[in-house]
Amino acid sequence: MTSSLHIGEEVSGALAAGLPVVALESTIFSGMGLPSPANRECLERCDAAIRDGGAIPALTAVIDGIGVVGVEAGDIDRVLAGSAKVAARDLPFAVATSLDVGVTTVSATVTLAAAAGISVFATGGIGGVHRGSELTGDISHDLLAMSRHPVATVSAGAKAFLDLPGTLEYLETMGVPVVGWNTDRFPAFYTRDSGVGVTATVRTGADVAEMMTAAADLGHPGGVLVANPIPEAAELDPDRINAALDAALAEVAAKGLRGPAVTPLVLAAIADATDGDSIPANLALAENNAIVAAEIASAVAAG
Ligand code: PSU
Ligand code: MN
Repeated sequence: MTSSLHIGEEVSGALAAGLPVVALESTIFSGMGLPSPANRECLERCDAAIRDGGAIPALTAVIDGIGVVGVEAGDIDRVLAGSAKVAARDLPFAVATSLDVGVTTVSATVTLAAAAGISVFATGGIGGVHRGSELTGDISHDLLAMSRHPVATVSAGAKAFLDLPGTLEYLETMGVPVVGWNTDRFPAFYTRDSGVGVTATVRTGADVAEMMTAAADLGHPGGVLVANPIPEAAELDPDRINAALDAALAEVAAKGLRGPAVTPLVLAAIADATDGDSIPANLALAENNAIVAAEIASAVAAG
């Protein structure tokens, strides 16, 4: 290990023993992903779901200038209160300048997970190709990062404020397999069907573990995106959520926002526009992703 990377005690013990481990990002659990106290509840539910599934959770963050995989209990409050969003390309600067607390996005998490030797990661939703990207150039580094590191990312698809067909095209260009978890539809975070299909369906953790092994055997780099729809009981009404998304996008446009500030503002605006109903949905889908990730990690560990 280097001074740039620290693996928490429980996680390093699990890795050494060959036990299943599931990485977690931290932006979703900070105020930039979910408001307090839902952020803490979300982390606790994801943590418990991973443990119930027989795996060890590994929350990632930058703490005191070190990329941490497996944030220790004493540092959790700092992560929940974190406000510096760290994508993969921000990691070198965060370490070099001893950033006190950085919350990791999907791209930073797949990078740190791969560095620690973890091959499964649960998130809420990934970043993607933004609507209007042909003018703004705004395409999340999440997509490229998934093509670089051999990590399976379990996500409830991506939010419909993105250009979802464009996001899937970009993943195809980058060579990232996108598989539906017991579905042939690409989910849109709060809703189970974005209207766009996926090319392959998986049914078990072993299916995904075998894909990862095959990719490694054949020299195909990068990971897999596992698209896991929100549970039916938690799904929001598509018309309502689409109206909220339009209002959120209008707010972003009116403020002239660009870059990494866009996603947190849209997330907060959606919570406002749905009178907070988006929050329990967000918690339910994150927990559901943690359950699936634990199943995949168990299959990976079983080899
Ligand atoms: N989408 C969500 N919730 C989130 C994010 C995305 O529904 O919390 C976060 C994730 O950490 C993701 C990041 O990796 O936003 C993408 O940010 P950007 O669009 O700036 O790449
Ligand atoms: Mn962006």
